[in-house]
Amino acid sequence: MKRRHFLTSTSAAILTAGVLSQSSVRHAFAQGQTPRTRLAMPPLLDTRETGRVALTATPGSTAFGGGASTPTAGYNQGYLGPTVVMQNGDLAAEVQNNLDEAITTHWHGLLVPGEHDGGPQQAIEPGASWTPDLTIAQDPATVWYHTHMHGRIPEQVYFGLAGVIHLTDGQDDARGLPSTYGIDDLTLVLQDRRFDRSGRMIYDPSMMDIMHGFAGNRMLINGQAGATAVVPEGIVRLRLLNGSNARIYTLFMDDTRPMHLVATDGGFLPAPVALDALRLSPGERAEVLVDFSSGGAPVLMSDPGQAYGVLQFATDSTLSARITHLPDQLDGAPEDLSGAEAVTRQVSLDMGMGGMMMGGGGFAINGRPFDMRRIDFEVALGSVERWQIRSTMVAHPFHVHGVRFRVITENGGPPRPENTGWKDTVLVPGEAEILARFDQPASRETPFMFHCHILEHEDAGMMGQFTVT
Ligand SMILES: [Cu+2]
Repeated sequence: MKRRHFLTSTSAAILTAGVLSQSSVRHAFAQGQTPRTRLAMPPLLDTRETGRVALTATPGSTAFGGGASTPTAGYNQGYLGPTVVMQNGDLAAEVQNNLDEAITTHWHGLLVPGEHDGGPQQAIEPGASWTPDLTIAQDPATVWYHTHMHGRIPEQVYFGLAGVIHLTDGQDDARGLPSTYGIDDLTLVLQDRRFDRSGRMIYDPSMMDIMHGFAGNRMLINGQAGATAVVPEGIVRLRLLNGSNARIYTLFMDDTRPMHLVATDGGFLPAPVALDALRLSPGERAEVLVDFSSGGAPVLMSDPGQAYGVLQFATDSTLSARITHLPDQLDGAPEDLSGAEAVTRQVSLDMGMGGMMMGGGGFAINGRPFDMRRIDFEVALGSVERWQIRSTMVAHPFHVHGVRFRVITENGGPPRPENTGWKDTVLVPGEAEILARFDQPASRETPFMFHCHILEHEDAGMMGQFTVT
């Protein structure tokens, strides 16, 4: 397809500037260089005992990979935020804003009412705080939090306002899944960022960058450049979050060892699914198991054909390999919602000349650019709806707040393996149909959003809002 080729070649051209290449990794190891810095996990913030979570948006200054310092922002630290461990039940949250601009904090993947969802209507002004009541009742999943401040979201996320949430039920031992944080259970926030020659991180989107989404020339994992993930010689769980503004990854291991998909955005699959490659678009999460029992130093790569390195691994035989075989079964049970739908809606993700003539750069949904004063859909609480989504110009990652959904078709056929579980974000290459049951309420004052998760597209108008009553 012509438009896909255009997108691919543009991405590849940008990438040649400095993302780790496969050959450079091999070269470094061939020369016996000492291992690079060990990849660190975000600090853990476990809410299970306290029932509270306090996040403070904080200014920072970060020297990525030893380069020049960049003014950044994070939650409770200078870039990104802690990994917040949550369980079902009541959680009292407080988000304090110590930045000099307004932010919001959206719980991407948590199923909570619109008034606690952290959308653009819930701005936290400088010096102010926001105290949503989170009543969590859903399956275990890896979800995340990030600012959703309309007009500022691409910059605010880019410079650090995001973090990961582990929603757990404490049953991973029974599932036979690795769960030792930072040892055999790694949280990996994948972000490409653009650096100038001094090593300073920059965000200066051109019109073309807005059209394609802003892409970087270097990979950061958990905010670190050039670090190596050290793992035991056993089964290791990778919780992958695409926290990039726009880049779509097609991940694979350079030595072709499979990745066994165990969870998607909204929870576990019924059983692991072996994948040679895993596609992950902005906003999506995937949990995979990788077998490191044979040792070695494989590289997690992206984009077969135009391959570049994402993360170097190294094995350490002194680390405890607690899990040594793959589980046969998991207890994920993605519900089949087909046939239950009451309403079918069309969602056209618009960009380009058609929308351009309407002003605002052409980014819109169903021909209308985002307007915080307009409710696009009114959904009945508890109902199931079928949404038929269509991408124009490029493949857009589509996210819906307040629900988890099933992907029914992709371009008329069955969904990719990555999209067979519970999802809240899905890449729509041409067309996709989803089914969702809307169980969380949202008022006109604090509606839910649906939008492209390429942050430049979303902020330019590819977003709508709906009530659930
Ligand atoms: Cu888009």
